[in-house]
Amino acid sequence: MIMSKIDEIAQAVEDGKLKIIQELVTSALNEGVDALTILNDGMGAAMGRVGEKFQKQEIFVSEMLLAARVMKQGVEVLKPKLAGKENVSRGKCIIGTVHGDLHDIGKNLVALMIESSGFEVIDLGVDVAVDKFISTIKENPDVKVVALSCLLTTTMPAMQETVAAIKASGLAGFKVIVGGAPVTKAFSEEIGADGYSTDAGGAGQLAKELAA
Ligand code: B1M
Repeated sequence: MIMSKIDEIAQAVEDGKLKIIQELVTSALNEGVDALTILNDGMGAAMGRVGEKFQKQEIFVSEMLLAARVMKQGVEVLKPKLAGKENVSRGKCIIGTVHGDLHDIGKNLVALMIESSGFEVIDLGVDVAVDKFISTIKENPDVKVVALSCLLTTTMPAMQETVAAIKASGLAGFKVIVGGAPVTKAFSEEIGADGYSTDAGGAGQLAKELAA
């Protein structure tokens, strides 16, 4: 059976083929395959299957980590195609994955899309303590958007705690947006976030709308 480029890319992510992923992605782009298709139907779909295999205990955390490294390498090649830079200055966005949570591929894509919407992004990384968000907001009083990501149901309370602490701090002049696989619109409303998006492209759009 002849594999399509997308299948090859997905297979490379699933199999942890770090050395060949950038070549495969470059070759797919050269053949005219759309960057978003490579991201979502290729690498993103593969990550979904990796997660399922982990859940069924068919693979270990180490293999899940390797797949993540492969996807990150692939995303590096896609970045210039995914993000055209809007030639405007919309202010600052502080972004991070909430405390207890180490997942950052989705958060990094959200940061990329928000940056390409015209924001200066301050990326605090993963496992970000509530105090770190608060102190960074204080250091950047001109911040327009604070973006929180979480990937685990067990870190949803950390997201709730972070939003509550930001709101209780009395700091103002910005909007708080949330997202990540287990996060729903209903949850975002329940915890008092100002906005929610299911994906990175939507988050870029949302940040623009809220900061306008
Ligand atoms: Co983890 N992991 N993981 N993992 N991992 C999941 C999330 C899981 C669903 C796998 C599974 O069991 N099916 C499961 C969570 C179950 C649950 O809570 N319901 C899980 C688990 C259990 C764990 C550990 C607990 C495993 C263990 O140690 N026993 C552990 C936790 C560590 C911790 O965080 N404390 C763990 C660890 C890891 C690795 C470190 C090995 C690695 C992460 C490496 C890294 O990120 N640098 C990893 C990976 C790779 C995954 C899966 C396979 C892939 C995640 C990913 O990158 N997806 C994942 C399974 C899955 O997602 N199906 C899984 C691709 C990415 C593009 O999508 O991050 O969803 P995503 O981002 C999307 C949207 O969610 C959204 O936009 C993005 C793209 O458009 N989005 C936002 C994200 N943030 C947003 C913010 C926004 C808006 C949209 O606004 C601000």
